[in-house]
Amino acid sequence: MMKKASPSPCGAALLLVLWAIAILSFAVLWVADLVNLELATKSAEARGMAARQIALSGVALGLHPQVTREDIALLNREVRPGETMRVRIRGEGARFNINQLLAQQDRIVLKNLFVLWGLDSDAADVLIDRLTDWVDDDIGRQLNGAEQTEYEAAGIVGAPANKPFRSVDEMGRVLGMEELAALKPDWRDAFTIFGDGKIDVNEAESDVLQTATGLTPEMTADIVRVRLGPDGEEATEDDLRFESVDQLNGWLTASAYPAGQAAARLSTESTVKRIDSRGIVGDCERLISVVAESGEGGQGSNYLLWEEK
Ligand SMILES: [Ca+2]
Ligand SMILES: [Ca+2]
Repeated sequence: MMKKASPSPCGAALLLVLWAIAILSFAVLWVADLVNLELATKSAEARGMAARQIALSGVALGLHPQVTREDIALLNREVRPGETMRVRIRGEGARFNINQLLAQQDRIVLKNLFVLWGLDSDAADVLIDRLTDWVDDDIGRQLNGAEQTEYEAAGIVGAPANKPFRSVDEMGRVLGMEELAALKPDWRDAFTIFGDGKIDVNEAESDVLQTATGLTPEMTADIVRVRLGPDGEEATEDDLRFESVDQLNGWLTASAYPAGQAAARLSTESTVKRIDSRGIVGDCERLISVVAESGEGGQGSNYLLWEEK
């Protein structure tokens, strides 16, 4: 009688060993992946920390009283291979102080700026009324403004603040600002809540300069061209600085504003400066923005704003 073949114990053991090896291999690969991921995360963290350190050094450099925006080689350089510092020093007078504009009811400047950015004239008037209502007490209600009733109707509680803006971001909470933001996403760059409220003709971008002076875009471009010097680049040795607002008189006689009004808004230096310091390590970038004013007698700096991104 033939005996029925039974599975060989050796074959079964071999199969088991092969399975064990396969499972083990998968496990090893899985652990290796996990370790790689952790290493990658850690080195991204380390890169971020190194980038922040570089940005911090840049802030210290930018605040140093003897360092100026023309020190390009010092402020923009490779610290170590693959590690870069980029520091930009600007006078805060490049921006409109929104609280001062509203307190002085300098509507013409705000209106021209909003219209220049693409808002129609009526919408600009409404937005200025709403900005005014945000900062004033509720007694002097604006014609097209928005006080608590209008904000509540829009489902917004706790608005308006009825006091001066505490940040430029807060302006974004005013009803209608979203319409302006759609036309001019970087509207924040034209505003500040710091400084003496004068526009620094050595610092302002052309849209701010144009609306502060009431000059044509061509004339404003002329002023910027003179400022940049023959190389046409900002913050280089050939830059020309206006030492007095009188040096702009030739242009200002053509201002669309009443005589003297434009000059009264201008200055040739900023009491407050803004430092944007970037540390870049590989694909990691950290930006620290600081607004500071010099302490008494040039001693130290008073920080007005410290933002990190
Ligand atoms: Ca109000
Ligand atoms: Ca230049």
